[in-house]
Amino acid sequence: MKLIGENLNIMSKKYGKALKERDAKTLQELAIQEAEAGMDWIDLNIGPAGKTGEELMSWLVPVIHEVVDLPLALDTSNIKAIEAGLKAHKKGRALINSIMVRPERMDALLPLAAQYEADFIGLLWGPEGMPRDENERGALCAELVFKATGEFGIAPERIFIDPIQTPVNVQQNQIMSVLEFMKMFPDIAPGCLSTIGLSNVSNGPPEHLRPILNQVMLIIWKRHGMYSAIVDTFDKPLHDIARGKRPEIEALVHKVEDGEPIDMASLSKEEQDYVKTAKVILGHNLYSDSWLEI
Ligand code: THG
Repeated sequence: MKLIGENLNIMSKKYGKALKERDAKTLQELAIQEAEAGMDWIDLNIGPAGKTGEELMSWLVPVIHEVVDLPLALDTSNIKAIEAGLKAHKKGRALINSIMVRPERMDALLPLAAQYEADFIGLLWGPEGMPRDENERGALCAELVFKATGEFGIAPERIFIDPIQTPVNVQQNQIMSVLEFMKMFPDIAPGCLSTIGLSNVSNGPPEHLRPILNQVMLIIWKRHGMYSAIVDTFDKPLHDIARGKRPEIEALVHKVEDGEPIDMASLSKEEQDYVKTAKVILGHNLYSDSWLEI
């Protein structure tokens, strides 16, 4: 799987501050770490960024490209900031993050994707907000891909569909809906790619339990053909899974998904934790903050 590093974001205590203070050195150190960790893109998440967004993105893109050659994901709802980022992006293909399936967003951003020959993430968020099930996801996806390819001549392989990751502790059924969507995806949008904001799954649960939730979720998306994910640059075990270095853990999670019997007594504590976490993510067990102790 391809990986997009999430850590350069305005919500982060350290890097949010560095963004506000235009502290190039701190942000460049992070970018170098992201490249060394093997990220394929660096997400530049500046938030909505109001009036200063344009100036911030035009400053940030060359600052990051001064130290790394990776393509950058321009993560903001600010259209002017996206365009400023596209103008400043000289190394490889920029990735617009993201274009929602709303007329005003598509009309403003699809022409920019075409003009600057950028890749883009199509976020399956419609005029009425988050899709309720896999069929609404499918309809939003078809609408966006039809418009992007038909009206703007954008090639399918430039389009990354993001079916939206929700936290495990609020909407377990939404995860199942994304799973069902992923089964239909190759037929709905042939040739298109996919991505997901993985860390959202563990937004809310206790801090020390976030990595195992993220890892199990990644195993499941990987099995369902997810092309890429937006992830924590510093979660090395997660990268190992993405690169196929933990086949035994992947096989265990697949067993849970397939409803195969598992002899818990024969497993190590680590293996048992992966099984329990998979059962919670897949809705076999209800979420509680103490799911590993049960
Ligand atoms: N889809 C797309 N883009 C996205 C998201 C998505 N961009 C933003 C977000 N979701 C993905 N990025 C993050 C970045 C950080 C965290 C989660 C998702 C995160 N940070 C820690 C926290 O908030 O506790 C730590 C913050 C810090 O660095 O201090 O969880 O879904 N297309």
